[in-house]
Amino acid sequence: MALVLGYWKIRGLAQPIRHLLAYTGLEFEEVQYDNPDKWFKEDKINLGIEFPNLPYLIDGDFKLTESSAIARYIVSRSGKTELVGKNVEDSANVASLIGVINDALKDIRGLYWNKDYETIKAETLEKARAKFDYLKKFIGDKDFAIGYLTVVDFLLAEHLYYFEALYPNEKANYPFWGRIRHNVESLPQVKAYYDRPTAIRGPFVPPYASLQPKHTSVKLGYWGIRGLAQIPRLLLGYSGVEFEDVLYTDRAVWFENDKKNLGLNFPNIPYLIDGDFNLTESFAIHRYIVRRWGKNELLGKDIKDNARIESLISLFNEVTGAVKALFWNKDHETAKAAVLEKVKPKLDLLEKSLNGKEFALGYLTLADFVIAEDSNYVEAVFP
Ligand SMILES: N[C@@H](CCC(=O)N[C@@H](CS)C(=O)NCC(=O)O)C(=O)O
Repeated sequence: MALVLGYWKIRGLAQPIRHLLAYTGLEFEEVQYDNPDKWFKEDKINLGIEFPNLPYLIDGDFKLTESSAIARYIVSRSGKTELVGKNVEDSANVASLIGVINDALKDIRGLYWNKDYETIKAETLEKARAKFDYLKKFIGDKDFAIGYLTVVDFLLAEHLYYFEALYPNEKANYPFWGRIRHNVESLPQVKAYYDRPTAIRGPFVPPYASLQPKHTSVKLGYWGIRGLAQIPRLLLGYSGVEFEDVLYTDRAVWFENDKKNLGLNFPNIPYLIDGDFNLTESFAIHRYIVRRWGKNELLGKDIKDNARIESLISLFNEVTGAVKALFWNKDHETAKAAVLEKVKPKLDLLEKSLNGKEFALGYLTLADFVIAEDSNYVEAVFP
């Protein structure tokens, strides 16, 4: 008989449990409450649950509440006991990490129900900061918190949405977190949960919460540097697109794992994943972002401006291509002069054409994003 998971029709405390159920392969159904009366006035009273609450899990005659107990029960019931640690020490570490994570996130999650969250969010983070730093040190470059997949990772994966909605700039300080969420969400069984017609994608919290985290199906993957990803990042930001900035700091995570497993048509980084669609080649990514998210003017107001933009970008790429090559050249000091001689006439032409203009075409276009970012390389070599 299928297990039954009951919870509000939101992600909330149930999402890591949904993912865990899907991962273990246990058959389960969901009761998703969107009518409080159905829960408070009917099922809470009539289901015969000893400590009635949401989420609950029903397994035949056995009824259980408390999300952490439910997660442990699912692990035992599925026989995949390595999910709570393969040995005594690992199980202890799993329990310890769950405590640390819950402590670190307790007050931060509380902000979602606080109208004044803006005024106290900085001090709330600083109070929890030491715990995030311990986690960062403990997890290091590992793919999963203790080195292999456990319930801790399901919890971390979900908690990141709450954290990043409040502290978008902090995510970069904790690369382990995005990596773990990515690894959890890339598990085929977790992905398969979203093939269910009843799968809950959002919201995270009830509509009356003060703040709503967002789920993003847009991911940009690249090394944890600016490189070829910076222009796509800037374009996504400018277009107001919520996206996950997947930052690879460990070569193996990309080469041994994601490059093989993400299902990219032409595996490379940067990649852009937009739901079922995936794309590589940074030039194609630039143009896709512009066309997909509606800021079409970035590619020119008409066909002629579009051609001017492409021409400018191409010319500028000839300059930066030669300059960027110096970064990989051991003899760059001696090679510099020849490169400058080659690119100087082109830079002079660009200077003449763009001189005094705020933007290359007089209004913001893709050419400005390219020039703004790639000028950094030219400036670094020829200050
Ligand atoms: N400690 C419990 C907390 C459960 C809880 O607070 N549930 C909230 C939703 S997140 C609820 O609406 N419960 C319904 C009720 O109180 O009957 C757990 O981890 O499961």
